[in-house]
Amino acid sequence: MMLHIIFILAGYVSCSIRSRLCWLRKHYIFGNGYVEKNVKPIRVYSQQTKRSFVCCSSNTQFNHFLPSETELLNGKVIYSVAAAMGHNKEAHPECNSRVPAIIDALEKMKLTSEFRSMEVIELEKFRPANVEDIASVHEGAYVSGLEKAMDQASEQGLILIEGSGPTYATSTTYQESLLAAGAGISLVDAVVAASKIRKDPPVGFALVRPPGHHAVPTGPMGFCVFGNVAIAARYAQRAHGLKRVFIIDFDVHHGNGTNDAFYDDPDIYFLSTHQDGSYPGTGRINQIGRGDGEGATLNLPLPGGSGDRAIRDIFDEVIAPCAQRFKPDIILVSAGYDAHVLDPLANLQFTTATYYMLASNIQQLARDLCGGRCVFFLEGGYNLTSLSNSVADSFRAFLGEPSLAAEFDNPAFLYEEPSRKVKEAIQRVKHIHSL
Ligand SMILES: *[C@@H]1O[C@H](CO)[C@@H](O)[C@H](O)[C@H]1NC(C)=O
Ligand SMILES: CC(=O)N[C@H]1CO[C@H](CO)[C@@H](O)[C@@H]1O
Ligand SMILES: [Zn+2]
Repeated sequence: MMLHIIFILAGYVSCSIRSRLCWLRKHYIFGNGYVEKNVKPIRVYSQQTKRSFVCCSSNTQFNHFLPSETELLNGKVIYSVAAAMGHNKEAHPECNSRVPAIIDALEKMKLTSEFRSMEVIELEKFRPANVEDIASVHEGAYVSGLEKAMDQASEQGLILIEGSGPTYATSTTYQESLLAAGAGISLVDAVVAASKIRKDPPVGFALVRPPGHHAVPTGPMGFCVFGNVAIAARYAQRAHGLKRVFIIDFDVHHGNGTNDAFYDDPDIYFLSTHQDGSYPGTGRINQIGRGDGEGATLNLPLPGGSGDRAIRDIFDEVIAPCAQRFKPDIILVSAGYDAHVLDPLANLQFTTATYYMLASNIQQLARDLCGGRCVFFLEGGYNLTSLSNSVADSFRAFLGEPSLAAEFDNPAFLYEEPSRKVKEAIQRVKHIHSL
């Protein structure tokens, strides 16, 4: 029951992203709100904006924070922000400056709703994920043990659930993780609503943390608390009758949590490219699903050094044909930016231009196959500069504007790709999946 109270009191959030001050206040309120009784709607005004407020409501089922019809008709990209400012640990790469760095870059390049009032929409209000959302992916012990785990987390700075890896935590981690999952769910609502009135709806982008793709059904893992993408996939099925969900995970690490959540499900296709041998070591090429879900999981581990050339070929030869054959109702993307050549956590050689290509091609794929319904979710990406430039160039792709990658990518950082090994891997995966 305590859990329900937490979910309810987490309440609704609306907060202009331009205001750091507002973030801090939001953090403060959310960090403490759940212990208070009789929480009333709270309005917080920041110095920069009068639109910012935080309010709490006991009705967590209500989720009609849709953009206006004009916005739905004109938008090209719609984003939501859950920066998790209270979820932070000194010197940890998954730090609370990641989302602000992205917002700063978007603002500098005039790519936010403030500068592009019609084309770029910020979904400012959304509800946090609720128990039903979490329980659609995560299992009993994790969900019912949250209360205990949360107490421990505040004391020890770690979430420990038996059978899954520990993840660092602060007193605000749970509320902020619920917001991250909710930010994605609400984008699914918005994109679906837009797809009912036009053929080329805006692409959704959840600028959220903590990330989600390592969180396994039984618990948190590898910087991830809840499976944001997996929860949105189940929500798309449940709330919108979008039965067939195609998930593309181009984070440099294997999305083992998403993999596990849908391993025997034929209706949710999980396709992951990742660096061979990187954390957590799962995602072998022969892990293809199980039972009814056999063939609906595709894992393609890439040799270290693989880059732009490799992933372009993979898009054409593997990702597109796979999606075409699957016939999805919606495409969700675990968008990790840690395969960038400058990322400190891995050794692939993606560039800003690579991420522009992926954004543009996936948007087109969604238009061709599923009424344009497509939502990106931020996963990894730990070099703040390459992360934010790559997300900004993805926005440009969604807007149909030319890439600015040439300004950011320095060919001097690149070395020769292991093209023979990449070709072999592509041939092998095509053979295994009869592509
Ligand atoms: C991050 O990328 C920038 C250039 O985009 C580079 O100058 C810097 O060294 C990189 N930082 C790390 C930690 O790799
Ligand atoms: C696909 C795979 O190997 N998944 C693993 C992910 O991590 C959990 C927790 O360690 C394992 O139980 C899964 O088998
Ligand atoms: Zn990653």
